[in-house]
Amino acid sequence: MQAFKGSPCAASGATRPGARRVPSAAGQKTGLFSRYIVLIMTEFAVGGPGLPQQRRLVTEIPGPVSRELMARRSQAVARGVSSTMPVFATAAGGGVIVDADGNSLIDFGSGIAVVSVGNAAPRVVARAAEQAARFTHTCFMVTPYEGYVAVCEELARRTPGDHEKRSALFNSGAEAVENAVKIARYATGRQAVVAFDHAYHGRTNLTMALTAKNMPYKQGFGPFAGEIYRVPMAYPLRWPGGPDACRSDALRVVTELIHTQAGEENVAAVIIEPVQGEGGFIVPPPGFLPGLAEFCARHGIVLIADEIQSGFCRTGDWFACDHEGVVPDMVTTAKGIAGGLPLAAVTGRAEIMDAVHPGGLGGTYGGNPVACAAALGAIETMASEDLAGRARRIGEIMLPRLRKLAEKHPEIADVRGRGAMVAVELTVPGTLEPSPDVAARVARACHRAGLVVLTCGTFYNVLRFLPPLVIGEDLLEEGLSILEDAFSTL
Ligand code: PLZ
Repeated sequence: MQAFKGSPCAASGATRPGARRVPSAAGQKTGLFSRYIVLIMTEFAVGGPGLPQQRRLVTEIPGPVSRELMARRSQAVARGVSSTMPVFATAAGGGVIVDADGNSLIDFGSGIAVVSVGNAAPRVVARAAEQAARFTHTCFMVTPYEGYVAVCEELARRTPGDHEKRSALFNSGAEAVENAVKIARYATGRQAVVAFDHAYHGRTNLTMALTAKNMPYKQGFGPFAGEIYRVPMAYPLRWPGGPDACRSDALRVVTELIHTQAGEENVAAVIIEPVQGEGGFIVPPPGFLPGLAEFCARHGIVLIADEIQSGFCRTGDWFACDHEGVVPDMVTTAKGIAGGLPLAAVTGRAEIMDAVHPGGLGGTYGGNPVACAAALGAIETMASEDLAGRARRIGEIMLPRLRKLAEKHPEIADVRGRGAMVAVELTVPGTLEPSPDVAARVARACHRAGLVVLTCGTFYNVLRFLPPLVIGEDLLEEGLSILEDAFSTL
């Protein structure tokens, strides 16, 4: 186990300006206690950016301790919950994850696009620890607290559009999507919801219905929620007729299908990931999202941008919609919002959000105070360290190297992405036939070499790269070299 002292994490916790002190005796105790927490963090912190930023393999992957834990896991954890790598984490920070055997792995996954600010990020840890020492829960629906309001204010400030907005906070991305649909139905008095091919919106009943892919998300879990209409995604590589046809035809095809199969006047919402995540990091051609937004506005349809994976600086702007100036009526966020603590949000036009009667929205834990404190720390980090700029820089480093790799390996049919949301799609050379086996082999080789990479895609044939936005450039380059080696041993 690594131990380090005087971490920036502890330092920022100790000196954070504006740390509130409640003037009562009980409050003073809380202040003392939070200072005590900071002291503990100074002495025992094992993660965060102070971790040595290097890949280091001291055992095979997985090592003996992880193998033992895997055996325990199989006797205690349900089989349906799977893990990409059979290694158990003990610490993480910056661009590395340290496992139970002492291996230090390069992280190109960020826990599925969550720790964009880095794991155990100093401001996240300090704010969450301070809040945890004050109170861990009152339930916002019973006695509210400022952190929740402050997160909603930040969401209003950061999400696309300068119209008046309201937010509601939840615990997971799926819950946010469920609520966005609830609110859109209520506000419009309509029932139909339009979702796209290759979409991923969650694992609850309604969000499974919105999700396109059967295995592993839906198989055997039906019946699903009704009134969902599916339309093709503007997927340049796989559009019949190719990328140029996609650019010119996709919007027409989608809007025609909505007209003929659902009827615009019945549609409460169109939900779309502006860059699709689990479905394969699919970036629609320019003009598609603005055209869709215009269509929705014309017909009184609520456009929901699911920015759960693409949001919070991941694509090189605060939100993926920002690249084309698209202003959705509602945005769902989660993942990157709180540096790893569970928090999600629906942010939307005030008149839509406020349509719902008091008491119509909520949940015991939604907007938990510790998660809100973490979110304020994460958002402050993104703003003050210009993580959107970091994401663009990551893309500038990754995309050219991946394009070069594609020249050498005809299995790579497409290199795509935005900012630090980047992927390669693998096919049988010269065809569109997916090569999931190649993706799995490359991923396994990377894992063995100490690089955490994830796969995705409707056909399991996409390797995706989502490094923490604070990753050092040396580690980023080293990770890319490991990937290149993995391809060369195919
Ligand atoms: N919308 C766009 O990416 C979560 C799923 C991992 P939750 N994606 C990771 C898995 O296999 O379960 C996601 C997303 C988009 C919604 C969600 C759902 O977010 O926080 O996992 O519920």
